Amino acid sequence: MNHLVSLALIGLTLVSCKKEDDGFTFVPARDRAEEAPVSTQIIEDYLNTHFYNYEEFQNPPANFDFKIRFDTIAGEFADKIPLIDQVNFKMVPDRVTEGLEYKLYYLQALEGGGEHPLFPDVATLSYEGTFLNTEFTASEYTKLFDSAITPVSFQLTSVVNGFQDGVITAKTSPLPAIEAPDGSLSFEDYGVGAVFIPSGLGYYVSPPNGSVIPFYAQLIFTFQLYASRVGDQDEDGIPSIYEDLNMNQLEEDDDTDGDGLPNFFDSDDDGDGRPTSEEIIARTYVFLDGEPEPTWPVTETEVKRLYDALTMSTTIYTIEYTDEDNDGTPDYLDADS
Ligand SMILES: [Ca+2]
Ligand SMILES: [Ca+2]
Ligand SMILES: [Ca+2]
Ligand SMILES: [Ca+2]
Repeated sequence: MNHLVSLALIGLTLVSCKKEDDGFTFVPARDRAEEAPVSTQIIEDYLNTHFYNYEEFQNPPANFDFKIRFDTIAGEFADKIPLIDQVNFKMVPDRVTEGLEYKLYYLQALEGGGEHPLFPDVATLSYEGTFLNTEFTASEYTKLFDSAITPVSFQLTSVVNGFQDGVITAKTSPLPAIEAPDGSLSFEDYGVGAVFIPSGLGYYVSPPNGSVIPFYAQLIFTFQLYASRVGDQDEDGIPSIYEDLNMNQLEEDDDTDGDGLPNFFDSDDDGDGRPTSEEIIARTYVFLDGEPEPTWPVTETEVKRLYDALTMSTTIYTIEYTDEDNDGTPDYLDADS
């Protein structure tokens, strides 16, 4: 079971409930803007008092699994470098409260030789998810709630926002997977990282059903990022990265027809009854190594290219955005065309 598949929390009116003597009373969810600095403080406390196995990454022992492990700076580990001195951060918007931003800390243990996934892509990775237990005893400061030891693939649009924002800071392997006789996959030169997620970019008051995660929990994910491919969540032929029309790196807030389904998840973006897939023209071009690159008319946009090392060929996918009534708005975004 993967909790990560739970859709990211998008809701303004969510409430938690507490049992009273004779029934339930509803408690409004805490104000997100007030909760944000609390989350940051809890995460920074953790980063100040913990370190990771950086020495193993610097000088890998035999059979090292290249996984991040954290421990407390104390006793024999008193002189370790704290995480706070080794992480980076970026500012990330809350998806619910406009104008609210979080400092999202992330760690890059191994860069990876490939490419960064884009935020709406499909990533192949293994990971461990823990939450910070603020009612901790030393041994239970963090609690594991989810993991995948063998590679799994996720739509990055379907995981909690902080994990989506964190994974794209890493790079994939530059090479295809190596398949063992038993069918298991292995990868080389992949990215290894971690992300420290404030509750507002995690589950906030909507932890997955049946999970042990409390409300307002900060999460830590460590991960190995192996591969990624272009995401097209609504399968309309337009990669989701191009459905971010306002180009703010968020897929949730572009909804041309205002039907509540964002374009990346709407098979009829303009709501005119004609599916988007029938209002664009998708073409593919294939050429071999050494052959000149094909050219195409200016009305077509390249959306994806794949290289196949086996056949030594490149496949380029393009889309022509037709505009039948010539009003400057392409048909798939034009309700009257
Ligand atoms: Ca699409
Ligand atoms: Ca957007
Ligand atoms: Ca829509
Ligand atoms: Ca349409």
